[in-house]
Amino acid sequence: MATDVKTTCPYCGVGCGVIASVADDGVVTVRGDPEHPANFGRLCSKGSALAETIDLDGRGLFPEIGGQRASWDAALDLVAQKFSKAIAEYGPDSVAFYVSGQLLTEDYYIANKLMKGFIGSANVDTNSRLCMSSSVTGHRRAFGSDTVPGAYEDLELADLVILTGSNLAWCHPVIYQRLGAAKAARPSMKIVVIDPRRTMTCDIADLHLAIRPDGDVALFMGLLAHLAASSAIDQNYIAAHTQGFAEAFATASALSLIDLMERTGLPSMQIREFFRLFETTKKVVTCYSQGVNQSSSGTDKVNAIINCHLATGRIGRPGMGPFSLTGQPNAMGGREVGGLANMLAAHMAIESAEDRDRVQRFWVSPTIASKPGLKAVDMFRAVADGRIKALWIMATNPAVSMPDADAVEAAIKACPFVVVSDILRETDTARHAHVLLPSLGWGEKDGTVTNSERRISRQRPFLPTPGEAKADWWQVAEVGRRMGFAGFDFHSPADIFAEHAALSAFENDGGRDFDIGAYVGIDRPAYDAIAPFQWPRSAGMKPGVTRFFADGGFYHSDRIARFIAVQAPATSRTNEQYSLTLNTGRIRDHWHTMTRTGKSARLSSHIAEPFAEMHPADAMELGIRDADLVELESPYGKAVVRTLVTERQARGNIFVPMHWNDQFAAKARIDALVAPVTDPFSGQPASKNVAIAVRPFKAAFYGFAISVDRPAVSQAEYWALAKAAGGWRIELAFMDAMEDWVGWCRTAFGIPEEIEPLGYADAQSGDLRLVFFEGERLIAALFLAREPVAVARNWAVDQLAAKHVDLRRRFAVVAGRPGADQPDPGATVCSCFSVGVNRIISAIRGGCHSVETVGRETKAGTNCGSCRAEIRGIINGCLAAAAE
Ligand SMILES: Nc1nc2c(c(=O)[nH]1)N[C@H]1C(S)=C(S)[C@@H](COP(=O)(O)OP(=O)(O)OC[C@H]3O[C@@H](n4cnc5c(=O)[nH]c(N)nc54)[C@H](O)[C@@H]3O)O[C@H]1N2
Ligand SMILES: Nc1nc2c(c(=O)[nH]1)N[C@H]1C(S)=C(S)[C@@H](COP(=O)(O)OP(=O)(O)OC[C@H]3O[C@@H](n4cnc5c(=O)[nH]c(N)nc54)[C@H](O)[C@@H]3O)O[C@H]1N2
Ligand code: SF4
Ligand SMILES: [Mo]
Repeated sequence: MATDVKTTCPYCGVGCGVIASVADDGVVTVRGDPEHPANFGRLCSKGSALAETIDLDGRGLFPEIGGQRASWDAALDLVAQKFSKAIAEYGPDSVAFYVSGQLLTEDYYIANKLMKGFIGSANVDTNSRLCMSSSVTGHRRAFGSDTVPGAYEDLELADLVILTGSNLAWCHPVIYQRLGAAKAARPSMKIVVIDPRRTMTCDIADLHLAIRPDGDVALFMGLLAHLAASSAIDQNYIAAHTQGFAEAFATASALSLIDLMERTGLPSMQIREFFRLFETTKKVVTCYSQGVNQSSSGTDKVNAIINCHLATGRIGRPGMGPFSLTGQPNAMGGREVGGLANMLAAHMAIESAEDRDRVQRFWVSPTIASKPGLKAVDMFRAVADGRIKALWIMATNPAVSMPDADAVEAAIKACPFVVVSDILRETDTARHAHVLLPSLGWGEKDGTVTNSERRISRQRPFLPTPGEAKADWWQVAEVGRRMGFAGFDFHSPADIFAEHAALSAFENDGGRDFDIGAYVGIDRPAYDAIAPFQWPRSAGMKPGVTRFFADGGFYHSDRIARFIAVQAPATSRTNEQYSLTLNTGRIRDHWHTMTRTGKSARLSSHIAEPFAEMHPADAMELGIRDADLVELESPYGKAVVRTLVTERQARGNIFVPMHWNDQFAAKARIDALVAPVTDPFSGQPASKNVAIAVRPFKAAFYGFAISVDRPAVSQAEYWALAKAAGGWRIELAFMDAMEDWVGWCRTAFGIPEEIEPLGYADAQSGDLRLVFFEGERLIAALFLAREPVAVARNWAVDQLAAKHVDLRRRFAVVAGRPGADQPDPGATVCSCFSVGVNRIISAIRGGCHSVETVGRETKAGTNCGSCRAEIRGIINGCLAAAAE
């Protein structure tokens, strides 16, 4: 009998319900929870592959001090002592916590409590600074509180859905599926995508506006001016519930259509079409994510959007409203507990003496931070210049994800005392820790998370604790106790949640949006049984769909919303030397710095290498062909990645994923190039508009290799590693020939001396093949050439798991080409069923001309559906090619 546990997916902010089944033999399978209101049973490719990422490979299993195993007592005492000492010598602002939207609410609550209420500094900031802080600031400016007004069902109820700066198909795939299904059922619904790139999300769009980077403020200013002159304006709502309309309108209407075209890079027809759609459609939802937030004008973008919804009164009603899509599973929970350096717990304001006093009385704490602390970029500057003496990093990997990442890594390395709590022993950040604390991961940890629509769900454990790993909340509470503070005597996350709920309701007469007073005094059994619910849920309130602001009731002291008179910013950062714009973001099947998705062969096979997407005309000008290696450079750093030439990319814009790091590639931490430029109001880095130069990276030799064991690649100027079924695959490039390639293979792949390679070397062409068999098993192979090598990669990877009994099959591996009896599947499109592009093409050639028929023939796209847009693209490409 398998045991089923209901929990929540630990990846994106959609917050899908997952049922984890543990069979008697311990094998775990996951499926979507049909009863969870976020996903109703659906999962995307990442959620579907969760069971492949929970092995203990690479996990930290016991505390370490200076790289040596230590007891919890020794490690925690040392942390408490070092923090106390720094505070005693240099004051409370000499220490800092850098935490994460991947902590559970209970972990987050304790970290914030310790820093703000007991240490007495507000130097607790989070990776949400890089993610949601422009939305937080925009919400607070407009609404007086950090409130997301709507619910997911609004996207289904709307007649117009605008997706700006959001690659929903890849980053919030289950919402994308819900939206796609709603549009299929009601084709009159219109979808507009605003993104410099033609992303997979455009697959369901009626209109794609390929906006110039950071053209959004101007576009929404233009929209406000247009609406004000139309019948869509809601004078009653404006008069009753807002102030500042006249000023916002005055600045907005100063932009002419020519200005708009110039700043947005859009043709007037498209601008007019977009304005007309918004004007004439009452039920409109504007969703936005990092193309809006991660900008030096991020907060203004948010307010420019909100202005349009306030002006039309289209907010907080079914099918209407601005909608910030949160990234991380608990970005929202972090905001609820005040995890940002400029917030206080339970949506209270650090600037307010009354709120500070209230929180301090509730906590019975010796002190309370009296001013905002350092925001992430400034925090690491303070680490670099020695102001921070002790730093605790929890559930985030800043050496990869912070802008100016090389400088951040150097700062961490130079900091006198660094504690890292992570689930892995070795990350680009953890390698510099003085004290490494092993944390419980997904499936082990226990608590709550809040998704983008304010829905609180439980993450429940279903796996045994690995080694001596401990929950993050426990680690912080123990350090708090050891620093001599009362108020950290918690026995379970239920105790913490009860306190968090009590604070939300404490002296809350409706003046604060965040109120979950219905859970005050909750006990362990009731906590364990919590069904997903949306806040607010004050004492006595029944669960149900909640929305804010349809009838005003904003959270400024006068209960009135504010229009913000935003100004259109300069958009380009390029100059003669750095003439291209770097845009960074995500791909479908990887999560952030790959510490978890990098473990899954299926997820790694969708895109196995870091890349730079560029427009064909830019590639031609630079003398770069598709699949060449390129070096990218900014004044801050360099990276080397593969080129993907595509017309989906706008001219002058280079897109590179944020995921690759030093564990998976030689030089692909893209944040090393990202300038530490931030939004002046939110402090959020501008990770999508960076001036760079691009040049070909010419190597003497290019290689592809496969190996059963994880290779230890050194002496290669370029390498990129990906997990494959039965082993690993590696792309390689070398500036010089090795004297002894066999020796290189032995070191890289750990091949014993007694195993001799099969293969050949052609001195004239430079081609080299070395294949190592141990009995019938292929254990490693290297394919090398003077040009990027033509090897059927996915077929080669499949050979790791195959038996190689006869010599003919062994020589097929040497040739790097499948025999006629073994078709090459090609690059993976559908990761759920491992269906490659070649199989899909052959199905199309066989007469399957729709996603459905391809699905019936190959199974591709029939599980999570994340690849359906790509399948449609392949069908269109094949049919177009056939028509030519
Ligand atoms: N597969 C996957 N899903 C994820 C994550 C992941 O790592 N992998 N991470 C999660 C997290 S934490 C987050 S924050 C979300 C992020 O989700 P998204 O914000 O949807 O993802 P990004 O790829 O960062 O950026 C979105 C789009 O903004 C566009 N963009 C760039 N500049 C501009 C601009 O000036 N204006 C406009 N309008 N658009 C612009 C980019 O081209 C990009 O397509 O995803 C979450 N989901
Ligand atoms: N250039 C560029 N940079 C970006 C972005 C971008 O679009 N472009 N996006 C930004 C955004 S939106 C985000 S959210 C950040 C994300 O960036 P990070 O937060 O740095 O990325 P993750 O890989 O999610 O890091 C999470 C870490 O926590 C560990 N971990 C996982 N579970 C647990 C747990 O339960 N407890 C503990 N203690 N550790 C755990 C993981 O192993 C991993 O090391 O990146 C930001 N950086
Ligand atoms: S959309 Fe995918 S990654 Fe996001 S919560 Fe759902 S299953 Fe997880
Ligand atoms: Mo994020």
